[in-house]
Amino acid sequence: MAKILFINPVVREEDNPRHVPYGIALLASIAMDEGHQVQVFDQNAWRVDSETLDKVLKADNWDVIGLGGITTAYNSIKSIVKQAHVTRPDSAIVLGGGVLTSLPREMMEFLPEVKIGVVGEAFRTLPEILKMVDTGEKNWSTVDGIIFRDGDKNLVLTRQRDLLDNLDLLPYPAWELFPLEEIYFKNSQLIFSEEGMTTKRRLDINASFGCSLICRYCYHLGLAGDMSYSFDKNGKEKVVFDEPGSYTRTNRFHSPEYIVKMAKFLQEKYNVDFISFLDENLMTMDQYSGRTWIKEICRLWVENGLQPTCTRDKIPHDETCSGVHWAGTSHATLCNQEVLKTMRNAGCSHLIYGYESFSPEVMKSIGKGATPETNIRSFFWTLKAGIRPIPNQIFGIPNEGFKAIYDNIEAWERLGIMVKPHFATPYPGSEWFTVYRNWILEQYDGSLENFIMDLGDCTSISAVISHNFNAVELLGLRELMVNRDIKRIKGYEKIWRRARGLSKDEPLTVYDEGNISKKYKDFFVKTPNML
Ligand code: B12
Ligand code: SF4
Repeated sequence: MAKILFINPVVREEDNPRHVPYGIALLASIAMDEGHQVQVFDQNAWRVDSETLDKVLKADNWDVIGLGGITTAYNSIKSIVKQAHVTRPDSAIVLGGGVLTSLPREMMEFLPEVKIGVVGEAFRTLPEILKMVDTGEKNWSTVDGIIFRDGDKNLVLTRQRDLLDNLDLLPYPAWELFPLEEIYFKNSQLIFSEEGMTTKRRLDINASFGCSLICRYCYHLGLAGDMSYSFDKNGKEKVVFDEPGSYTRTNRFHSPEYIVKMAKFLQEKYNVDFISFLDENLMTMDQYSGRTWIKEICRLWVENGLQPTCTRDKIPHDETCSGVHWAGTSHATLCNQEVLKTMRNAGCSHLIYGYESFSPEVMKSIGKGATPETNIRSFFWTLKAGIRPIPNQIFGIPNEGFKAIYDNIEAWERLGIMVKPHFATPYPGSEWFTVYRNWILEQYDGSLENFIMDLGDCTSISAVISHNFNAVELLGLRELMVNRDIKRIKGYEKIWRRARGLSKDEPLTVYDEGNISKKYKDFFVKTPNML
């Protein structure tokens, strides 16, 4: 059987490692079930130097070295791939995950050391690769869902891999291969709620794939029916995601029985006191299920004794509480008071909301299906249910102008919340990336790789896609917004209008229905260094 070493690259270097990489843990489990010899090195958890990594690479004759992760793990992936190729030239390097899926051809070109790229879902693709390695077969074009180099070093994209129909066929992730006691349980805390902050043993579950909405900045990793294959102008097959006017989805979820059984298993085997649901959006999935899914999960959670004693007995949470608290993601328009109450009763402690903006014009443009009113309504409903709402905001959305800034500050005041918005970031795979690709490249002297290497948290600026503000303005305005310094923002608005020749009665955005207004285009042509 094949001998595979999975390496989990470093992600969010500035923070402690907090999440067992769910995809890799699942793939490791599947590979073991198929009889392969599996080892994991969690570089994100251990963060060792290159000499130590070399020892890991030399520890065995790996047939396959498998890596994967999100796009922001690219820097770490690149350095590990280069080192692995030098240290273990005979091992086949296989790369998968969101980083490869969003840009398969480009990634294979940036990383010539990678032998096979796995595009999209790998649950069936990786076992097929391992089987080929095991039997010594080389006809890679028979494996769906990969990209590889043929004898002439041309990249070949094989047929698109179908998504797994029944998620309940998946084994549980191989948590036992990761440093739970040494690293992950020590970093269990999540600062979003009291129960999240006091948890001592947290693990994550991904209960569904997909989301029916079409937020322009979102990327579903090719796991949500969001990916299709088409041809570029040279007749070469390429992978495409959400594009203006063209959206596809396949939503899938585990049965409530499977989810609660897994949660029970985590409680019994690892004594977890908290579970974070990684799902893109629990509430949109509930809506997709016809409003049955969350209710049934909650019912079974209680029936199986997972309900925390503090919610059961309606007393404040403290260290004597037993049971399993949990958290996930919600949606402003799709939540309702009944479901929130049911969730709280089963132990839900916080819900993350992508409120993005409190400006009606901005909300209309982003494809979220929410409005400032539903944002505010959901915030109070969630609080009323006893769950902490965690609002996320984005600043620098293409059509966002001064009016949106004032709308946001006013809403923060009304809600009594402190917010530091993320910067709008066009991650590969998102519609923003597809629409603004050329503009993004201009900002990185034409180098896509440099842009990718610059991507991290959206707490810092990378490519600007605002039609109204440049990077300096975005940084400064955000600072003034956070400090609620309306006077200075209004002062700057006058300067901004003067520079663009806009009278005080003209609209506060120069972006109109997807077109950069002529006035603004001329302005940018004259002042390209503003970017
Ligand atoms: C956990 C998580 C994180 C973790 C890191 C996870 C990790 N270890 O890599 C943390 C909290 C650090 C994180 C951060 C961010 N994240 Co995040 N995160 C997730 C989340 C919630 C779960 C990921 C997951 O486990 N999915 C389930 C598993 C099964 O899927 P998977 O890992 O992709 O694995 C499958 C395939 O991709 C593939 N695969 C994966 N690895 C490998 C390896 C090999 C060898 C092979 C063959 C295949 C393969 O096979 C698997 C099975 O099909 C997803 C949402 C989601 N539900 O997917 C968002 C998501 C991945 N994150 C996202 C974003 C935008 C971010 C942030 C930028 C957010 C922010 N505002 O800061 C930051 C980046 C921070 C930084 N500085 O780098 C986006 C997409 C990012 C992207 N372009 O790749 C997602 C999709 C959320 C969304 N819908 O917008 N994130
Ligand atoms: S609601 Fe969330 S998961 Fe769904 S498309 Fe929007 S950002 Fe993505």
